[in-house]
Amino acid sequence: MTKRALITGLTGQDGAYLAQLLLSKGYEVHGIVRRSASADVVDARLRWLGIDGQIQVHDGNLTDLSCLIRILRDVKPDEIYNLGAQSFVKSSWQQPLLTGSVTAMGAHNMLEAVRLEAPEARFYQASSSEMYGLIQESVQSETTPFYPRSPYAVAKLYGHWMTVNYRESFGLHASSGILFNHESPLRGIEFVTRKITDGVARIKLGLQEKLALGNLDATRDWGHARDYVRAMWLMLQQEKADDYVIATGRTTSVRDFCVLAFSQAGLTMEDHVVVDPRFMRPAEVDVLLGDASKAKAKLGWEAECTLEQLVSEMLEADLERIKQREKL
Ligand code: NAP
Ligand code: F7E
Repeated sequence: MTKRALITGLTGQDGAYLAQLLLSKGYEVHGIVRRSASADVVDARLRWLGIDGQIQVHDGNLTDLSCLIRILRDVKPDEIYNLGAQSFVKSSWQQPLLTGSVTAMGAHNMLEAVRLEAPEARFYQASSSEMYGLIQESVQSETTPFYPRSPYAVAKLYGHWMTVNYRESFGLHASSGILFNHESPLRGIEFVTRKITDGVARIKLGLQEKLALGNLDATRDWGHARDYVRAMWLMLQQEKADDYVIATGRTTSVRDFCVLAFSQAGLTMEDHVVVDPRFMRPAEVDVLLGDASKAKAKLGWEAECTLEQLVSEMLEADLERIKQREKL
């Protein structure tokens, strides 16, 4: 029988890759998309992957419980992936309450809608390594205590614990993936990796001279989104719901990411990068490094894409995109 999946955050990076994965597995894929005045560009990522038109789209918003209930009633999904969020950490200090409404209460609204309308469905919550924040252990696993450092991270922690609570209280098959940073050519341009590969591509093509960044010393455990959505799916195929860290086990500074991207383009970072305090944060997460050994043991999951391959794929895509846009 054809399985039916519902994705919130369909138009984001992970939503697009997850939809592609589920379609390739024969799923009927539904997604919730919020109304936008720029409706012609909201499906840009789905178009990039060539899967627009293959997904049944539902007009909705995570802040509106009534629409979530109605959508679940109509779709009757077997699997639900809650990827929708205000996901940009820096914006969460500028829009803390909006971040709470969407990222924390939005997850709770989804859980409540599932409890009421689809209690037999399997539920995935997109938790985040940002919850570790001011790290309490040098390598973070499922047992590491959390210490969130931004309104975004606090909101994610709420969604995370609600997922655990609904599993324990109501017996929902609700799993939480504590995913470390994952990137791709479909990453939003405001995030540092994409900002770097886009900047390097512009510099390479002679369209820009300098790239302004914030804290170059922060380090992140960066993987490829395509690998990470596979982990989401694997979590919902398990008989028992659980929480898993998904990470590569390698951490790299923003500076070294720059070195890699500039050198792949035959350029030198020192000639182009300038530090601009506007991109610093009120509270920083200095280091993140994940231990995904539980995911390896129980899900058989491991990251396949290396950082070098990731940078190369992102840079190639940005060069191509800019050449097309600028008609170079
Ligand atoms: P993303 O590209 O920022 O996508 C976020 C999605 O949420 C978009 O589709 C966005 O829609 C949607 N959204 C925002 N507000 C909404 C609302 N009020 N109602 C319904 N949908 C709403 O994020 P991503 O990188 O794909 O990440 C997916 C999820 O994983 C997020 O929850 C994120 O916080 C979490 N996460 C990401 C990472 C990572 O490294 N990428 C790591 C850990 C956890 P629009 O297109 O209309 O804006
Ligand atoms: O920052 C530093 C910045 O914005 C990474 C989200 O997907 O992953 C993401 O959150 C680091 C930080 O991602 C710039 O200070 C330096 O230390 O790419 P980012 P993030 O904050 O780690 C987690 C796991 C999520 O869950 C989130 O949803 O890079 N940095 N200079 C900069 N960051 C940005 N954005 N721009 C700069 O110019």
